[in-house]
Amino acid sequence: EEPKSALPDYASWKDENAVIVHSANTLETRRDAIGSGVVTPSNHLYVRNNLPAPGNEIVADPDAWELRIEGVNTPATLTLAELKKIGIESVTAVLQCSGNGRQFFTHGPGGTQWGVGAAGCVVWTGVPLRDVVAKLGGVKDGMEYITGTGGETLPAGLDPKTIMVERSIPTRALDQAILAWELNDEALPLTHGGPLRLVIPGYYGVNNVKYVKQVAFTESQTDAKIQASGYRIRDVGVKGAPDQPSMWEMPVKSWVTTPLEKAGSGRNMIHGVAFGGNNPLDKVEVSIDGGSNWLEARLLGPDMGRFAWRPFVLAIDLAPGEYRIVSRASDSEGNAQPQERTENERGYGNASWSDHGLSLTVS
Ligand code: MSS
Repeated sequence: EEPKSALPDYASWKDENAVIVHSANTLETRRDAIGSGVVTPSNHLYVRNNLPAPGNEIVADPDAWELRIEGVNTPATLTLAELKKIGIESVTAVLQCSGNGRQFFTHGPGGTQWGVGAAGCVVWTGVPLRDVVAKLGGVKDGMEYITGTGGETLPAGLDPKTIMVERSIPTRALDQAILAWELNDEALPLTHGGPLRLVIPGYYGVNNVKYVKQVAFTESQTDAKIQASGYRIRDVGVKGAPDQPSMWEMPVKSWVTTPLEKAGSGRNMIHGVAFGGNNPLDKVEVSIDGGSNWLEARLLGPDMGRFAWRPFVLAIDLAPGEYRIVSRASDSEGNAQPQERTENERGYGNASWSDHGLSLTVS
């Protein structure tokens, strides 16, 4: 049993038995708390804040929240009440931190030592960004990025660019971007970015800007540090720079969730989750011998679309012994989850099937 640390105030409604408290700003879902359903319960969902969350007063009157929209032909400031009249859509999507799986890197990258649980699959409801843009006369010519700015109050005395949460993503994501005010059918809580969040299904967590106060279509990427040098893939020992790949679209990934560590002999149900990232999922295979032999798993639950994960199960008889259980997913484009992680300085984007396996003792 790992010792439990207290939940921070802004997330006191989380189920303390379902999460690992890494710090006041980082809560991870326990591997066995992901469950066998498609949707991760909100009170099990991981939390990652780069800055302390704003005060609860920002969700007191959600409809009054204001969003500035720039880089369109008719820039405007719209309240959430006004956005709600433009359109509405629900999308089920995986939310996953760029650093999920960092714990398995051996060069000791700094940052939260996430295992498998900086991820969840949730239902977002809001207005498609493209509908808002259409209402404002379309995107101005020559704009290549969607730049979202978080609504945190920045501590005084520091250069805002070094701490603000402002992310740019390519305008190709306009097809799928939504401005969400509901999470799993409830008003979006402050903890997950209420009253309004820019959600980019298929993209890593960091691009899903919480308490979004501005969305700007821009010619270039923001020079905020979190974009310019942060969240970039580079070799171990190399500093972050704007020409390195940014943590945008997620690749295909899966992992087993239960049984953990010990099981009884005979019939066992091996559970896990699999998703295609920015592409639809094709299939997932499970191996009980560390990857020598594979069996196709059965996908569970309804297919909630291209951006959602599918829980999977493999029913199998196990004799007493030691097993290494791993899973390997592939997407509709024929990309398979790799055996090994791509080594990189910050420990981002770990999709290795080998790293994400479980060792099981059956007696
Ligand atoms: N937003 C804002 N505003 N702030 C912050 O801090 N963070 C990021 C996103 N967004 C932030 C934001 C991150 S980094 C992540 S993951 C996410 O978010 C998380 O979410 P949740 O809801 O879970 O907490 Mo990594 O890639």
